Amino acid sequence: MSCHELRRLKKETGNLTTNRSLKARVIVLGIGLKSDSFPEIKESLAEIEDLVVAWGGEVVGNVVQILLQYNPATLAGTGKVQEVKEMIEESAASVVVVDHHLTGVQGRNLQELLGVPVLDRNQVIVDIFAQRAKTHEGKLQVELAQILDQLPRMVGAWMGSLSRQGGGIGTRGPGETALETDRRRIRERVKAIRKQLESVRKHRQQHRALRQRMKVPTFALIGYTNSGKSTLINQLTHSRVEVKDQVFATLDPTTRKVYLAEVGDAVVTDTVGFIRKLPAHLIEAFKATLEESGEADVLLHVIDMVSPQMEQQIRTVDEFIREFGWDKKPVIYVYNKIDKAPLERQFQIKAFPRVFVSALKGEGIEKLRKQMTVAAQALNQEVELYFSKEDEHKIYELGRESNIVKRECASTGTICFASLTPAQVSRWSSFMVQNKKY
Ligand SMILES: Nc1nc2c(ncn2[C@@H]2O[C@H](COP(=O)(O)OP(=O)(O)OP(=O)(O)O)[C@@H](O)[C@H]2O)c(=O)[nH]1
Ligand SMILES: [Mg+2]
Repeated sequence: MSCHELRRLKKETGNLTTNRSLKARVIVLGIGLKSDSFPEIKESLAEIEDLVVAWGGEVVGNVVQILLQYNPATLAGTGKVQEVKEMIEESAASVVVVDHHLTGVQGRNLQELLGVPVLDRNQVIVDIFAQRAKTHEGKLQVELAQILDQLPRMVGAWMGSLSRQGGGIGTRGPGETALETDRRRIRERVKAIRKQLESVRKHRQQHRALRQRMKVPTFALIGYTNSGKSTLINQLTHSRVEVKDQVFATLDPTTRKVYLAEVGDAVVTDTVGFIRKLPAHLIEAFKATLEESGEADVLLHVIDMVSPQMEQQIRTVDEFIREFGWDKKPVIYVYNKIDKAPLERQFQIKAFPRVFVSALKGEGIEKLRKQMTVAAQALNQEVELYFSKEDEHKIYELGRESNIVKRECASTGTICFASLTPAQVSRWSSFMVQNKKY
């Protein structure tokens, strides 16, 4: 598939999705191996159907194939491809979406055999991101993900067409030269985007460094897409982050202040949601966004209790937490949407520490604040402070804002052991024993 063809395909499928009155009629193909879990293949298929709707399509048929091994040429078996072709004719479908990654060659072959555009799961997700991206940064990240996703596909498809034309290793045909030109242009664009994103990253890092200097406890709302993260940040911080009943409504992170009694100011960040099999290129492209959560002191894992796939969604998010190396951070499990979830569900839950809320109605928010306070206080450190005779009046001030655990009189002054928040540690650092020579 040449760049030109790719652009044409994008334009065609783009038109289908942007023109709401002309929805793409989609057949979804679920595919897996005998060794995979069948319920998971079915769940994933149900999810890709939702994704197709979020993308702007209409699912007019679905079909599943379980194989011993994938067909390198078409992923699915020949018989199944024929069956899909008949379905396309019967239902007048205009697009096929495969719930799996397709190589360039597989995409091209399937397209030729079926006579309609064929997209894989990654393309649908990246395309939804493209539709949602509004800010400059969001758009850049999506463009990077799109290029990274298309490049190997393009090369693979091109190589496939070259080998069919009799070209092969060692033959330098005109197509190959064009491919190299395209690749060079693409590499230059990737470099330019990366440079711009790097400056966004630096800017964010400076903001975070400032917060760290002020030692404000930071919380990151993370969770499966559509679990209610943005609704929750709005409840907690009286903000107006956009909330929508759709996947990936949020792409850009938002950080807001929240006041916690006994702790003081803290900040909460809302960010992009997760989904199973999130394309690796999206993760790479959204590095700057994900870093925002990665640097938080505490994670608030928001869970949609209404989703029939709740357990799977929790597992997916937990896997991301491990993959990103955030598993040493304290996590509060926030079970959301209690206003709509059957009560029995609450009794089945074992995760800890947990809190049940309705971000929409405001139920349980006070309990969540308490859990956040406990988590923020757990960030406290017990420190040793020394006050000389002339500074002893400050001990009263220290006692008012923190818990003095022990007090000892020394010949030249007083030593206090106190439990301090990170902010207090920074404020009282000049009295801390390791900072003081006496
Ligand atoms: N019934 C009910 N619906 C909720 C609750 N919290 C959120 N919702 C709904 O769930 C949908 C998704 O909410 P968002 O806050 O946009 O979810 P999100 O996790 O930010 O989603 P993305 O940004 O798309 O990942 C919206 O329709 C909300 O109104 C809740 O407590 N109860
Ligand atoms: Mg959101």
